[in-house]
Amino acid sequence: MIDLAQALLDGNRRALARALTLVENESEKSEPLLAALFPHTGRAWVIGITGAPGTGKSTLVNEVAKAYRKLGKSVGIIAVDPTSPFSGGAILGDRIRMRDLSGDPGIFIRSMATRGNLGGLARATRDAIRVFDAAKFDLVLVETVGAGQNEVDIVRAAHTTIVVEAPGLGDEVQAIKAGILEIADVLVVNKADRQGAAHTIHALKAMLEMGHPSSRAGMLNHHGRVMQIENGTPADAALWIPPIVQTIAAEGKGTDVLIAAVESHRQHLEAHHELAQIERQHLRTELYDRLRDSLMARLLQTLPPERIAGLVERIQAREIDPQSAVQALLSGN
Ligand SMILES: Nc1nc2c(ncn2[C@@H]2O[C@H](COP(=O)(O)OP(=O)(O)O)[C@@H](O)[C@H]2O)c(=O)[nH]1
Ligand SMILES: [Mg+2]
Repeated sequence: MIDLAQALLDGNRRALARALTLVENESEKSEPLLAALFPHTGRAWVIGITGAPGTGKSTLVNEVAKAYRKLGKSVGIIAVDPTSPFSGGAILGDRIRMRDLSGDPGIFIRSMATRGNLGGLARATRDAIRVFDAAKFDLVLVETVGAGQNEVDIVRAAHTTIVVEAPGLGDEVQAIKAGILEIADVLVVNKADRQGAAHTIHALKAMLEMGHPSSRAGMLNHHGRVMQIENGTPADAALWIPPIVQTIAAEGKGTDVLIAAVESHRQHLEAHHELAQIERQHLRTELYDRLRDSLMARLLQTLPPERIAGLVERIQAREIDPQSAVQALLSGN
């Protein structure tokens, strides 16, 4: 395992592929590997790209990767598909679409599908980001379908989160419905060649100006600066208002502006010394997640499935209530 870690740190692509597979399979072998890699992480800039299916995320990721390559940056791409196995076709499509990126040693693409639950996927994604980071990729792009809380959790490992909208998908602004607008650092209206793009931009602007669902823009209107935001951010932390960027990913248009927006977000975080705090927040969340998973796994090892099944029956028969059943399991009665 130490050999694999060393090979990966030395830039060996096969080692990278193998490490990603171990991580994706949540193999126990990945644990010593990740432990060996961890001291070499913390360098990559992680960009989450989320939004409704069909908004053009994969196409955009492709173009953003190409644009960063032109700047001489290496790019790791993780395409997360929580809806697999039903959308194996979509992943195949992504692979084909991303084919023009392959052959370039400065780019590495990995699609990940969930094997078990979404929690497992969030963990595998986090670990895969670390593998790319240790392999010295400058940027890691993570594409996820924005459909709710679980996807938001996946994006939580990112430094800059891009939420992608597109006109003509039935809903004016899909992210509002999915509740993912508040995590956006940069908003993209893709398919700007389509009718209705101006309308989508207008709707997004209105959302930002109303300060809804995030109160960030509203705070700007009232104070000019953020007085206080959650988790003890210093009172003088300047406000970041998500810029709205138009792109036509299918024609590679607008990606330079998008990259400039990502870079100014990064500079904003650096200038206001928010990076260390963001990392601490990510690590705290991760620690809780891992602790919960490990405690649960440890507990389940000691519980025969029949014991759980028996309790479910007793709960259904109204002989015991669910919380008392939990207490009984924990106290070993
Ligand atoms: N008209 C138009 N179509 C686009 C644009 N970007 C992507 N598409 C198309 O939209 C469809 C969905 O794109 P895809 O990248 O797979 O979306 P994803 O599901 O969000 O990853 C594909 O047929 C793309 O070719 C664009 O800027 N304009
Ligand atoms: Mg996609």
